Amino acid sequence: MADRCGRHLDMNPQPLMKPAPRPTGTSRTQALLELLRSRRRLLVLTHNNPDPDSLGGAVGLQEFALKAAGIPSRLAISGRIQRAENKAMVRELAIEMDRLDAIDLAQFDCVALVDTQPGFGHTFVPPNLKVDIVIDHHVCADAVVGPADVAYFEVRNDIGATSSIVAGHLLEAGVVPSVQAATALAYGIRTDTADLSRDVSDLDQKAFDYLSPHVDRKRLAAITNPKLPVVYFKALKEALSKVRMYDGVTLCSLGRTTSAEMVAEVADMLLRMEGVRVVFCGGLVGASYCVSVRTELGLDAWSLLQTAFEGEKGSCGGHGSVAGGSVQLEVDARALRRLERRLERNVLRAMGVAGGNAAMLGDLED
Ligand SMILES: [Mn+2]
Repeated sequence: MADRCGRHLDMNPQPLMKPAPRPTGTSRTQALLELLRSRRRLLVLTHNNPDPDSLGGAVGLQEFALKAAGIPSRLAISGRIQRAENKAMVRELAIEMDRLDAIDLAQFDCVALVDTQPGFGHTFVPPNLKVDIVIDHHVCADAVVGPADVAYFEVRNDIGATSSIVAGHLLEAGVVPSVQAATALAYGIRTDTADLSRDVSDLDQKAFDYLSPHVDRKRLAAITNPKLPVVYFKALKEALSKVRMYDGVTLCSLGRTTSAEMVAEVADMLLRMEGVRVVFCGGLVGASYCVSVRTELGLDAWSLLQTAFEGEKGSCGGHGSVAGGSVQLEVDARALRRLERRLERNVLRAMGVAGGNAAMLGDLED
């Protein structure tokens, strides 16, 4: 299981690895290309329950491997795709993937991890499987490999989406993206950067502009606004009744909920409320208490989450104003309430907000 989090308490953490002399986009693409050309078959892995940026990055890397390096690949996952938008993305773009436990690992001589890194709590890498490529933009104290450990290591915390990094390689290599890859990559960039409004770098913008002419807008619209199951609205109703607000800091613990995606979605939604600077949202899924943190620009979500997880058996990662993590919990109601109280206290202290009585949604004036 993952290590405990919470070793760096400053609000502006340093990157965990000292960057080597800065490679240019071209030399990075060249290095990735040379590595792939020396292999025969690529396996692409990502989070257990992939989100749009990880799916976009994975599909984009598969396209890069095939069109630029001439090698075939498969994408494999170990969890489930749960959020309605993500399911629609897989369906609309016909993204093919295998169950990780159903494939023969010996068929692959190259393994890539996209939008995550070995050691992260939400990522399963089979023991003894050698990872050759890591492409990601998260910071996480649980990272167990660095540039010296894998053949191609590209972790760039200043980029808003992994999909942008991958699209940058397609661009550098002169690959014209397929509609499928362009739409997946563009949707990945849109979700991780909140439509290019948060944590956006020049590369995110450049990648998005490059992909745009190749995006299937009809399919993109179908992905963005899928029909939602009734259970979604029930969970939402429950969540809204549990919102606790302190002077711009909003907390919401959903109790037992449907999925980590639901927690993330409620967090995204609550950040849109006027006057809210920080959202800290949690929910119990199986034996994991999943947390999503969203902050307005200029606040570091990951540092806040690390501080909140101080002393917990948890794992967390993030980039800019977005972070997520989980704490393993003995499932009983008292343990859950105690954890909720500890996290709330830590968050309020980190934000310099006095505790006392939280305002509930019903208490507020319009
Ligand atoms: Mn991402």
